Amino acid sequence: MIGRSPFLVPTFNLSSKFLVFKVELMKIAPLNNYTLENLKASVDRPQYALSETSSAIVHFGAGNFHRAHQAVYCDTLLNKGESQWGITGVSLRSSTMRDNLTSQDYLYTLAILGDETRYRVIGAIKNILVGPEDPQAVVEKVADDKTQLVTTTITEKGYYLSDGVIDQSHPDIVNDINSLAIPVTVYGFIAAALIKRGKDNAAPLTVLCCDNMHAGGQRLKDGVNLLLELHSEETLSWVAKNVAFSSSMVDRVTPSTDQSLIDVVAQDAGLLDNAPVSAEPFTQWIIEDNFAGKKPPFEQAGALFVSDIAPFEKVKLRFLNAGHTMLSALGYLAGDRYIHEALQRQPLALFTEQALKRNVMPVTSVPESVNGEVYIDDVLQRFRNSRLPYGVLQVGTDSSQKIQQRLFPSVDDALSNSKEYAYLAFALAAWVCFVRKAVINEDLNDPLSHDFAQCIDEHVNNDVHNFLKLAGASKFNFFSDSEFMASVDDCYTNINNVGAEQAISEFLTL
Ligand code: CS2
Repeated sequence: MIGRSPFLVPTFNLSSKFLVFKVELMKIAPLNNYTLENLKASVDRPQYALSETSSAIVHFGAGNFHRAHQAVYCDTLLNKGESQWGITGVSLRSSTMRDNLTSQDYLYTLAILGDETRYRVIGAIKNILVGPEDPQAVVEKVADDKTQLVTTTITEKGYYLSDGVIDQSHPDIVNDINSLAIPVTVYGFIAAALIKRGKDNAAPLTVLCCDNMHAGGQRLKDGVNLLLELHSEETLSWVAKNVAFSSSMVDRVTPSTDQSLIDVVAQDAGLLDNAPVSAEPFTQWIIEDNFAGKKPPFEQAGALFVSDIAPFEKVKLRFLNAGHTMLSALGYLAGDRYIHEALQRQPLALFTEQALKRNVMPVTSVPESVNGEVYIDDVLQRFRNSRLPYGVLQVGTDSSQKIQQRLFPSVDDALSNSKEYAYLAFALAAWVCFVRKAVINEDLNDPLSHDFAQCIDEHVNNDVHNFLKLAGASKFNFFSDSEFMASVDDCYTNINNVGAEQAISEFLTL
């Protein structure tokens, strides 16, 4: 079959002083069902017949994180013969992932980059539907009696929260409030499908949040119920009996894919993959044991089911994600591109570690099985992985939504309990400086970018108040605590006067 067998053609660049071996990527055969057997022997691959698996899971948000995390757990189950736990992905906006993956039969390569490099081709995704192209296909797939589990990685902004509640004035939410004929939001798609499932009295279903969200399952439930109350009150009682809304804590650092990853994977794996994904070796998935439909045996793939998910969510958001957010702001201000580079600066590394250990840890209860100090040390060690460059601007994306979960609750707890908040005041000031600089440099990728740009003031000091308010701070106590806000202002002034790194050094010696 033409183009179905891999062939590498070495060429020699004679213009250079040395003969440079250059692999012509264009001549490497593409990855797909037929070429799979031609992968290099060192690459792990599906141990099951792709045609014999089905998808009892519908996943909203089939992006890189999902492909490096949940899809890998599913792939492991498929390897163990659990053939129904393949995935139908749903993209709520762009068709890019579907377009990249269709020609390769939804196969893709996971590059695990740690002390050593491992490659694994994942076959768990069976199909990707694009919501705006064919909304009914999405509704039907979720409504399908064979669908047992709906999962989400739609990022914070996919929940449309404003000051912690669903923003009913957002045009997407307004669309779904007006009619579910062509849903736009995750809530709309699930609600429309549940109406159908209820009418058909179909099998019970679990809706599981896999985002970095506190109580994500409850938020999904709130959004879906809001729409059901308006469009189909009679479905509510069926849902109460037959649908579980559950939360989970997900963890694996997964950068966005660039051309250099595509090139290196093609060379090392021997097949051209247009959409590989890289990740660190570490992976963790802790799932609230609250299922209505059939429960996939994810424990066989290394996940953990627990009855109380909240403490696990807290630890992840307040230590790992908060640490990321601090380093992203400080690293950006110091001129770094990647998180591991920010950590190479001694003051930044020390600041982040101390902020988490001195201000966050004392007000954050951790599950019995977790040692807070060890957890923080391990997280910072993972962030130091220079084999896996993770962009400060990737973490800075949507930071107005992230900071509400990652930092604000710890600040309130510190104010009311330990009274140790100096690091957190500095961290908020650094975030404000980050937003200002990124807006000015046109680097900010945030749903509120426009609003931040609008309220940038000649009076630099007004930014603290204005930016924090835009990010939802007014619903937290610290925002009206004049002593705390004065210390944020002081830190902000100093960062502006002497630069982030110097300001930290001064802060640390106080
Ligand atoms: C990061 C997370 O980009 C970000 O905001 O903090 O995506 C982080 O890498 C993951 O939560 C790790 O599990």
